[in-house]
Amino acid sequence: MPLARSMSITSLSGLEEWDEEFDLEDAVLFEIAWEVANKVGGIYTVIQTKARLTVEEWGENYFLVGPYVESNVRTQVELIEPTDPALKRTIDKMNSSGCKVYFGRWLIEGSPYVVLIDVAFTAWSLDKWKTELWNNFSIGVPWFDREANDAVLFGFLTAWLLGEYAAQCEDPPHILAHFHEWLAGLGLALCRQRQLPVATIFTTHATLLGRYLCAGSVDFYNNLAQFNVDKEAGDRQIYHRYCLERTAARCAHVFTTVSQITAVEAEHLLKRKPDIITPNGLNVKKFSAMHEFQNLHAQSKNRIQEFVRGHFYGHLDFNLDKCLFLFIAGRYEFSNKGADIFLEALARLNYLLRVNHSEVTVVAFFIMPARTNNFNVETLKGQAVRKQLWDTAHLVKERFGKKLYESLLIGQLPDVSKMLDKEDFTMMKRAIFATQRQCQPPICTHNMLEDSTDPILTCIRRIGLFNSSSDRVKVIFHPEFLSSTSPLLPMDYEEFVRGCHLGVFPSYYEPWGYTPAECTVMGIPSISTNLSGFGCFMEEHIADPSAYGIYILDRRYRGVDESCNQLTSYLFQFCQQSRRARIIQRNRTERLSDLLDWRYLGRYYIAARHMALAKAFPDTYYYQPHESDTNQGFRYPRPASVPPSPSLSRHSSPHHSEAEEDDDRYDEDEEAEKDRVNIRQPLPLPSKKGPAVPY
Ligand code: G6P
Ligand code: 1S3
Repeated sequence: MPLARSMSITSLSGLEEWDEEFDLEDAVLFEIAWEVANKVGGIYTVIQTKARLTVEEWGENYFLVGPYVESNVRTQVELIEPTDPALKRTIDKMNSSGCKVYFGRWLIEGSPYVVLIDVAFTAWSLDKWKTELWNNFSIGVPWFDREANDAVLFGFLTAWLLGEYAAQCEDPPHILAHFHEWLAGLGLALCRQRQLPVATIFTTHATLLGRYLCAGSVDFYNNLAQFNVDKEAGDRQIYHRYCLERTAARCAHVFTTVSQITAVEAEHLLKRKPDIITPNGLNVKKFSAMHEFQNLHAQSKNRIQEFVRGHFYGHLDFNLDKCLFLFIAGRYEFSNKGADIFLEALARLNYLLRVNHSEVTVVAFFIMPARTNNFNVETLKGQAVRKQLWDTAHLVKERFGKKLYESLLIGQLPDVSKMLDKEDFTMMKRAIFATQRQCQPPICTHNMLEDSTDPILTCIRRIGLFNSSSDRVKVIFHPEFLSSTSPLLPMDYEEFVRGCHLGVFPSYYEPWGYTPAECTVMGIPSISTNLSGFGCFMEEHIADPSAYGIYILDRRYRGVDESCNQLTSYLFQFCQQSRRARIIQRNRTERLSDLLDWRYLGRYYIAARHMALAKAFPDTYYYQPHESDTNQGFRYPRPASVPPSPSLSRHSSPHHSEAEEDDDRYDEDEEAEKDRVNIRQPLPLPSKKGPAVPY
């Protein structure tokens, strides 16, 4: 028995209430993506974090469809018998016709049902289906493109599943199928070509051509309207993929993308304007204690400091208490993700900190996976040396304590000169000798397979940031995603982000950008750009983003060198902030998290679904945009406690004392209260044309 599936999104810290009554009693939702229970990139995060809210809305009638990958299923999925009788008949029928389709619960928040299809098992149909694809759509997929072959198999199998399901239902429900990204798009095109009774949505999270063009040396955004798309796709040998993507976008009842900037890109490259923007949200964790996220920052920072102590052993000539941790993380696309200008800006920052005799040291982490053959010896040795120093200190402390205790037992104050004996000194000297090092602390934590051509390392060699003593900016390249089981830096990504001071994501191509959004909900300031979906979204909704710790770099109207100067100046300003200013800024950043919560942003997905149902089944559903759709002007106001001049908004006075720096709680609450009163205003509701984010 399905649950009542109309939902009410209630007010969250001042965000407007949105009651949506849309009778979904007879509707079933399938959400189809290659990244269902299969982590490849950002789409996994979209689906995984959104699941709880979608399950709340659709209950038993929500099914995610993805590929069967044994290693993922073993760790993330509980296989069970299909709950819906029609779906059980569908799966049984497919399995008796030479397919392998599994049903289970994905063990994430919301525990959604998943239908997982083993595409390799049906590879015997590939040639037949490719012929059909050619005959019906004139799309030819070359044999050597493995990913595209998977897309063909996955597409035909999902269309088979949906068609069979429609046939198996005695009283056909209204089927809604939401397809994500080109890899899943063929299923949508086949649903339309076979005229299945299915309402379809296609969401693109980036365009293929956009990603490829930006990775080259093309002035992308100023030439969007000029590209000869077929030729460009052909030149890059992705014409068949591009055709699959464009077909899905063109065939969908509703076409959506994640940001306004990608909507414009899609309009030019895929030749269809998205019907609605569906920005990406997150599952925001709220702590009962208001300052809990600040405590977590301090705890995680301590762990990063420990790592840094080991990494820089023998060269620890900087004050860790005045050390700021910056990081960039994500898919290793050197220029698309802005690693190129981040490095250049770090070199300029290094110069500025040196000439200004700053006491601040910056450690910049690059967390981007590349091909390696494990950790390098020097890096592992650093942690071993640190551990040895720690053990020695503890041993000496124990021996010292024992002598002290024995002296007190006989009623005597100890003779301090005899508390440490020769053996203690020998042990300590040996430990200190072990910290001698002939080389600089390493840049890279791993042995890179393509060391000489790696873009980050090549750039570091050119700009000369070699972690030398005189450098105020140190660089650590960790070419592997973080894991709490790592012998080197045993932290998971979330812990690591919490311990850093600033995330730096100066992307050139970034349809949305989860990394700065994740920073925001954890109360960590970040730098993004006005070419990223996230940056544009925040710029639109916040009057003074930098006061909230959301720095938005202009990469749209400035040249590379100018953007780089702007980034350098953001970094330098950040380095000049006092501890207290950083704490206040983190509080403000964290206050924006409601804006990025699926409980708020999920409404755009709801609107897209209603729109698709109304288009496909006009006799049953009617979609009406909300009255407040025209209310496009809302912005989070500038925090009340920020003085009018930006230069005064930061406490960077040289007279600022250490004691005052550590006074991190005193008037912070008063300041927070002022701001809170100010931001209790409603945000706009989704519009049929998409949220209020002008391009
Ligand atoms: C949090 C902790 C404070 C700590 C501060 C350090 O706010 O609650 O106890 O002093 O972090 O901030 P910083 O920006 O210097 O890492
Ligand atoms: C894409 O992943 P990417 O890092 O290749 O999809 C993400 C989820 O929508 C998005 O956040 C990101 O900008 C895109 O680029």
